[in-house]
Amino acid sequence: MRNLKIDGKRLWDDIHETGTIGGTAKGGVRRLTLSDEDRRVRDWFKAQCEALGCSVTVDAVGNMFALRPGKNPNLPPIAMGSHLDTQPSGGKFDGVLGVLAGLEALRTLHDNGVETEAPFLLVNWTNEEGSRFTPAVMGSGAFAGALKVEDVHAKADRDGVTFAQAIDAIGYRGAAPVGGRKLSAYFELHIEQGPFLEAEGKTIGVVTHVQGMRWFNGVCTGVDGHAGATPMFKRADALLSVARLVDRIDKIARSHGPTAVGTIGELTPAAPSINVVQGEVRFTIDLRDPKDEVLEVMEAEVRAAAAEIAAMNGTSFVIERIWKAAPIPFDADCVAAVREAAAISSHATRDCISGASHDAAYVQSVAPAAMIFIPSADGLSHNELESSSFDDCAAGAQVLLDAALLYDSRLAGR
Ligand code: HGY
Ligand code: MN
Ligand code: MN
Repeated sequence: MRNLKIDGKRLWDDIHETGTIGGTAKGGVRRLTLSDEDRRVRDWFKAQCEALGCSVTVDAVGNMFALRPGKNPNLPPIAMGSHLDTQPSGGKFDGVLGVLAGLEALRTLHDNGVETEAPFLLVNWTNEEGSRFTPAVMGSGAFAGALKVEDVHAKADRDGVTFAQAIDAIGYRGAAPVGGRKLSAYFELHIEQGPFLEAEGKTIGVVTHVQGMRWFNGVCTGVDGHAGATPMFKRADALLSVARLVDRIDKIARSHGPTAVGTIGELTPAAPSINVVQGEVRFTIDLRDPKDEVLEVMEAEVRAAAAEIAAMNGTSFVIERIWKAAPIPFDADCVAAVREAAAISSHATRDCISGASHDAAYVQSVAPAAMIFIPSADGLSHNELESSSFDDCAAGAQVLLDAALLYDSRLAGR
């Protein structure tokens, strides 16, 4: 395998250039899926790939595929990718790093006139974050056949705008069919979004699994009341009930050991007012653990806690599960390629189970896949202060390129 070196400065400049598209005052990025900011960064991405001679296709849910031909057109491509959409108060690196590192890998091949055995494919997956339209990893989920295209198109955001309306508004409903596209392998570079690599002084995370996760929409119903005239004994306070459930979910997650997590990320009174006892509150629940059987127990405990709280407070809960993703182990050969690639650059590594969902998890259900992590400063992500270092971004991009080339040389029988 030739000793090809990525250009860390070019990658770093791209990260900061794209960070201005939807950039926030605090140095973060707000680039919701299918927003005008998303359109702008998609246009930028398409132009960069076409400048390299890649052909760019877009499928009916907006997934973007940049293809670089290889020697053997009969081989399914080796893919790299991630996502360009962000959380409402997200950072410059979540998802973006994986797409831009893949772009840097293609540029390095192009600059050195390297012809790979298999074609190489760079992917920008639509709506990985699942913040505007739930669930998360929507584009890769549709690609893997886990979500129906018509269901994706019908999803509506909080303002009632459907996915179909939003994607048409930015002109990214592509003509290509969704899924059914064979891949030889898929590699995704991503920031860890947690504290462990930094705490242990490791540069590269060799991601062996993505943990399981379950999302819920909840509604708690009580009785609207006058904050002044309604005695405490007479109340059916929905906000109090949800507040108690928040505390119980925290306790349930902590009771299942260091890997289980439970979060209420949205809590929306129907008619917020300083002097009204709230009669209806909508909320969301996010439960995760590497073991599905633990998630099963956690879900049952959350439902039991809600029933107990409702009985005590004279309120009622409806909790609907809207997403269930099983824990995913990555392909052993792809993980081995990541491990070997990290060794080429002599990086200290740590095996990781991803706490966050990633497009690679759905891709693994249709093609061999693996992921590479680099450290997140202070373990921060989904936070405007999210950051990773120049050296770690460059290290991750080098490992991404080397892992893909190692896999390519295997396919060539070298
Ligand atoms: O929720 C997640 O783990 C991802 O950031 N969408
Ligand atoms: Mn991400
Ligand atoms: Mn994210």
